[in-house]
Amino acid sequence: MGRLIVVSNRVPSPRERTQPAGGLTVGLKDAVRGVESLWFGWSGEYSDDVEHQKPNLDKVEGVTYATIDLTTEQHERFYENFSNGLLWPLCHYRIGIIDFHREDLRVYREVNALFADQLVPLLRPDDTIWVHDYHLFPLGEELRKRGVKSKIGFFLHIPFPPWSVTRVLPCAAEFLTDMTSYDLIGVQTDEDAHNMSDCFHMCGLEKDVHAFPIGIDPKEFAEQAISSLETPEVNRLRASLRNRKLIIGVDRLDYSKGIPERFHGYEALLKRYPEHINNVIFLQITPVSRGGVASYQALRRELDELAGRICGDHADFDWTPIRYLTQPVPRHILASFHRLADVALVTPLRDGMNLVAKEFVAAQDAENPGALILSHFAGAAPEMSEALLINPYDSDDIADALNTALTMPLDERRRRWETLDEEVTTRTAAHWAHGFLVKLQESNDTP
Ligand code: ADQ
Repeated sequence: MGRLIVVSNRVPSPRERTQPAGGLTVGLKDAVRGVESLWFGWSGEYSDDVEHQKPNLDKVEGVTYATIDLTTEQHERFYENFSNGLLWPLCHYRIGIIDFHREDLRVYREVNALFADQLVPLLRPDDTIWVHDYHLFPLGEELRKRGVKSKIGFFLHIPFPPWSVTRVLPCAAEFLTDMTSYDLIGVQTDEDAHNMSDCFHMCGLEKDVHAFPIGIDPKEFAEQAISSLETPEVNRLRASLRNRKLIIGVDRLDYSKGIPERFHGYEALLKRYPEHINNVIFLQITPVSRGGVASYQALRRELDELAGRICGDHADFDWTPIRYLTQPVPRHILASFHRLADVALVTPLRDGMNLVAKEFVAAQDAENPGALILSHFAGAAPEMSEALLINPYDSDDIADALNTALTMPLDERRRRWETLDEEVTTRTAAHWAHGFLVKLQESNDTP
């Protein structure tokens, strides 16, 4: 096989290149191992003349990282407005908060064309190209227009809604037409694959879409969870609990993650099951993301207010029900926090997969594992049916599941966890990447 070319909006930062953090970097770490690879994307930097730039090349452990700059206008219209202000909510079924402007679409297409212009000179005929996520829907077609004949695959990390939602996007049919240029399209779940295939069909197009559920590197996460147990941070958290049970929530600050709904569910627990008052602590770790997008600023205000009100209403002079953090916590410390926790509360309103649910499972102690509460609307739910599955729109459902989790006997916790752990250790990130790339090689419908 020739080289593997990975294209994503951002490439891993120099630190992430040796210590991968998120799903994409962890999954691809194994895919690029032993194969000559090039990873192409935005540098995170701005410049005024992006047409005449040359990609910045940097080789680390056999992977060449090629990055280009964008203008500040491109960043605002392509990334903030069109990708995160429109495509993200649309794909998460939130058509009430989308904001479409033709000028943003023009710049979204312009950036995809710029990616193609800058990438093509770096390509060789026997390369295999793997494009990632909603920032780059039309990139395959832009590459084809420039004569690229290589295999090109596309993977969508977020959900894909049914046609009744997708058609709200004025350029939906154009995008779907462009996407027929890919040799293989992968999504997270069977539901997403069904929705996207149906959208092609509704536009008079035929394209197979396949589900490849992403995983984590469970071995590495479990090792981090164990090896950080005696760090000062983890010792401080343990001491501060004073034998109270710990409920943990870990998310980027994003409205798709259902964090206000989770707070309401926890409040319902305190009201309906008062025996837990002063016996539990809910630790929610939510570093700010996409702070430039208005809906994210509004969410931050909502959570600040909600956390303050719940603490004001329910705290005692020696107990605070919620510890709400917006500062980032290093990944290895987070892994041990998961291991200390008795319950994880993962309540997205929609989520492509949700790796936090899988990380919580990987971090547990087999002798005394914690319980996972998981939204039906996470892509991970079909694989993780031994979690306590809830509807995040129903705060009483969350409260009942919390009570069940907090009082669950050890043998039931073990039984459920063993099944979940089997799933997490079987469907790893490496398995995901390998499955996609094998299927891409097998595809023989290059236009
Ligand atoms: P995200 O929306 O970012 O990813 P998720 O999969 O839950 O969502 O998390 C990604 C990573 O960020 C995880 O490894 C997690 O540990 C880390 N992370 C989250 N909160 C953190 C915190 N407070 N501190 C430190 N690290 C934190 C998108 C899709 C998902 C899909 C992934 C991968 O939205 O549905 O699972 O891509 O495909």
